[in-house]
Amino acid sequence: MTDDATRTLGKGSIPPGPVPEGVIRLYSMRFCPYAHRTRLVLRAKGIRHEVININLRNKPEWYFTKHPFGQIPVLENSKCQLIYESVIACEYLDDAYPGRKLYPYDPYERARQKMLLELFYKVPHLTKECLVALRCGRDCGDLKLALRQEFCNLEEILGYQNTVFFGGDCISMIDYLFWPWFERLEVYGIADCVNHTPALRLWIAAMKQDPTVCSLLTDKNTFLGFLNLYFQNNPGAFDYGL
Ligand code: GSH
Repeated sequence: MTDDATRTLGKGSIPPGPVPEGVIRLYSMRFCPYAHRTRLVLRAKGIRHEVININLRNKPEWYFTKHPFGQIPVLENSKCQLIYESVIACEYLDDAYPGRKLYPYDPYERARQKMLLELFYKVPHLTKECLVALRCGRDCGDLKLALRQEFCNLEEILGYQNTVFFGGDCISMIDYLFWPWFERLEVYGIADCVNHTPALRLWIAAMKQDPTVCSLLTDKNTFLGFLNLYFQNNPGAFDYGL
């Protein structure tokens, strides 16, 4: 296991060496929701890993050899194989490592989780748009309305299934794939978007009891400090609080 809270590497940094045998490397950034997905899966499965945080406003030149557009998250294993796109990276970890399986074995249940993920696709974009609008002093009423609608759809699914989690009565992959955006509702200033979705609020409460989720919760003041600097285009944002 590792300390995820390390300072970022930026332009001019020395490229990291090969990944040691028995370890997987994650290129990450402490406040990124997509990387958060991957960190949740690494933790939930107890996979030995190291984290290299990337300064996304001042990307190292070498980082483009890891991802064609310089995005995070990226996994790198000791065979120099690179895996990017958060959902693909999470599935890779679940398949490649032993221990608790986060996706169900049952093909239908697995397909169902992937269908739920498709239904979720508007949420990351809408939450980010709300955040940007609020931070820029723009009206975000319509965006919040659209986000509430997405949450109502998720509420209906939980109600129809009559389960605490999206995959059933135990936490599973789909919950970890959704979680990062819900953890951010409060710091983004849009927590009221779940006011009318009680089952979703119960799900949030249940998620906050999960040891993996708890171990990766970000302190709210640190998150707000990051956002303040990020919206000032300050490249120091990514190291806020370290
Ligand atoms: N679809 C990608 C995934 O699921 O991994 C999205 C990843 C993504 O947008 N990451 C952001 C990023 O790398 C950070 S939160 N931004 C830097 C950039 O796009 O240049």
